[in-house]
Amino acid sequence: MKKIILYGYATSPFVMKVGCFLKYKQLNFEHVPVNPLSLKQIKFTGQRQVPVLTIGDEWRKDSSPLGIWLDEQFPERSIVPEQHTDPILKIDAWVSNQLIPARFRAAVEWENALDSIRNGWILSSAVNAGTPIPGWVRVLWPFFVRKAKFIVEMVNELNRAESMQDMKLRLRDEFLEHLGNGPFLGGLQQPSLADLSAYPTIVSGHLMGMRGKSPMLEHPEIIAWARRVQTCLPENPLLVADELIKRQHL
Ligand SMILES: N[C@@H](CCC(=O)N[C@@H](CS)C(=O)NCC(=O)O)C(=O)O
Repeated sequence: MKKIILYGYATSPFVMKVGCFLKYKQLNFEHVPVNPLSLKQIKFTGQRQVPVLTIGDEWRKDSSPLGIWLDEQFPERSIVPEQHTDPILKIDAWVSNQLIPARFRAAVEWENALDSIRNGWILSSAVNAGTPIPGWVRVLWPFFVRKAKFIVEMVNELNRAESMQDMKLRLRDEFLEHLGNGPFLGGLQQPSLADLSAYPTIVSGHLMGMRGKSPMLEHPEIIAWARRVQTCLPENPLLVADELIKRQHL
């Protein structure tokens, strides 16, 4: 079988998505953490964005197309079954354009400064565990994240006039609409790329011991959905080492 390598920060929601695709499909792969200061591990691609996936000699980027590519190369345990492609990709686009930027918004617009700083340190420890970064960068990480160009640009695409709380409640309600009667997103009987995109975005902060209000994680139907997805993934569904998992599953 061709060797599969996933390059990227273990803390990036887009990288986590692809990690979950690979784990769900039960494919052996190597995760290569990327140093955010030098990007040396992805120099061979001539660009700056992660995730990057290589299958054999070929590399590609962009989490959603990577999921489709994986299904083409390894059709077993399909995550984009042909008869449901459109709704799956629509929900996945909602995850990429709404749910993930909303997580970044929480890192930019601090609702509780102490929690946000502490959360930033949890993230910098996870990055440091993969590719050592200087201590002062780790300490200032929560402040750097607020200014990172791609994060600011992504957050500015959201409607900042909507309060954080209203946004979270709206996203919870939209999620429930996408879930329909379940058991998986789009009302499907099996998890798809959409569930595997949403799952790490929704639960990774909880699993890593981060603080903050999440109306999603308080909703019984969403908790039940997360438990269903979890049963289809390994015990540690993330890309961080087991010792960085600080809380039980939901
Ligand atoms: N559309 C891309 C977005 C990926 C993305 O924004 N990655 C971030 C890390 S979370 C990144 O590498 N940003 C650095 C940059 O774009 O220069 C995907 O779905 O993979």
